[in-house]
Amino acid sequence: MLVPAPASITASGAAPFAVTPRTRIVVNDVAAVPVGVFLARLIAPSPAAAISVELMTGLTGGPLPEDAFVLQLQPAAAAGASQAPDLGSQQAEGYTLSATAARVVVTAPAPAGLFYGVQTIRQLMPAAVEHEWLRRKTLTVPAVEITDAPRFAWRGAMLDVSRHFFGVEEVTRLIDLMALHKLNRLHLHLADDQGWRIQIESWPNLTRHGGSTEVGGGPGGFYTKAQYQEIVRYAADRFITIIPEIDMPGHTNAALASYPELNCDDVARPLFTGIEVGFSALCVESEHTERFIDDVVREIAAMTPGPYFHIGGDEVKRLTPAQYELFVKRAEAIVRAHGKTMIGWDEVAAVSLDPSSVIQYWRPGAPKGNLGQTGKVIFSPANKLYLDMKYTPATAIGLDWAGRVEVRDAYDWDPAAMTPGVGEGMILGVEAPLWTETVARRADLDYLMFPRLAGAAEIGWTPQARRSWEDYRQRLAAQAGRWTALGINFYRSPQVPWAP
Ligand code: TNX
Repeated sequence: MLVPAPASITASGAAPFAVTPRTRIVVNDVAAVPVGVFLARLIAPSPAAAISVELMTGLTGGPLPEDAFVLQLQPAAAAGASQAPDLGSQQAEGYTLSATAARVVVTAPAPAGLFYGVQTIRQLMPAAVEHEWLRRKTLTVPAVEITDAPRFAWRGAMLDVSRHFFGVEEVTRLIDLMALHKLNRLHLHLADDQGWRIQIESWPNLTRHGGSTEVGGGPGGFYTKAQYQEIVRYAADRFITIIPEIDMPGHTNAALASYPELNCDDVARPLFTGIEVGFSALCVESEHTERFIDDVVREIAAMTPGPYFHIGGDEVKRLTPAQYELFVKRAEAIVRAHGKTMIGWDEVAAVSLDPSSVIQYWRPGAPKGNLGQTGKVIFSPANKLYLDMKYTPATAIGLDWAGRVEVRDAYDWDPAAMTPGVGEGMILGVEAPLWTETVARRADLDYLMFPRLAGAAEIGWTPQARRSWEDYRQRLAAQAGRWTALGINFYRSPQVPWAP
């Protein structure tokens, strides 16, 4: 059972494909080898019994091998693709999959599509595939025909590593779980009042002092440049783009505590370990601030291959509208000068932006300025997609300022029908943020993310017409064994008919 559901699937009822010691993995192009290796690692009975990936360049058109997984790149093979060489990103992520007793064939126009085809194979196999000890059981793939491509280009999660710090191991684990659900954007909230989490060589006190604590007074932490780059690479290998965010001009207490000159009165602020918001602001008119923003954006942009830089821009209560506008315009110009596309939380919609900039919608019902002005909106409405909202009054972890968000609330809505004037064509996609004021441990992170992150993934991937709550809750229930094998501490919502 697949989550997210594919655009189209038919099961033939014929005999399944079975993995045996004779099973081969064959690709038709060097560019497909890494995806083949991913599949090989997934199904190998043990690291020592690795399956090799064979490159057969003459594959297309000829007879396909038996007892094989075949991953083939075909330029115009996108699900429903035109012959246009310049595929849109959604089509480049599409694939077709054909499974019979003889072979499983994935065909895609680009490696990303092959990768998503492999994630589909993974979910078609029994949950045992997720666990090295259980893999000795026979792995099978049911006989199916699938044609698939995502609805939206942007299918994201956000992790707030400022309120509580999560190290490289936690982040790479999240990346693995995102890949399983065909998510392709990981937004890291790298700086806020409580902590600065990314090494900046030209302003070393940001991490030395500003990274030294977190909510509740714990030890905090930060990523060195090498660690950040390790995360970027790990994500890229799974077709996930990292979006760095430095939240400014508010949510900046950690920076204001580290450098007195960032404050208008030239006095460093004390470190902050509470959870109130809105009290901090950079001294926007000062030259120090401009140099600070330029240095920070430059250093982070230089180690971020993805095209985006998120400047925050939310919940600024200490500046006049004119000061806020001055900040946004400057920050936008700096981001563009360093070759990146600016993203801001929806408060930035009050300012007239460059047409390249992206607005992240989070406040349902709040005054939004011109949300659709650039035609590029990421949907993260707090009452649907905020993973830090409690499920019910009885669930212990989380906040509830945007309401309680049960699994059905998080799933059963359509981004294109939510905001008048912001229709399908203006929506880049969806992103589910996990703010971590109340989240300090992996178990709590898992509990708030699952199952709701899977719902966000399906909203982002599956055509609206193919989605229904009744069908979804059955497919969700079927994930329990897989998620358990992966060690995910998911919330057993009473809305989902989990197998006993
Ligand atoms: C609002 S969302 C915030 C965050 C908090 C979050 C808690 C946004 C752009 N700002 O600073 O962590 O609510 O749910």
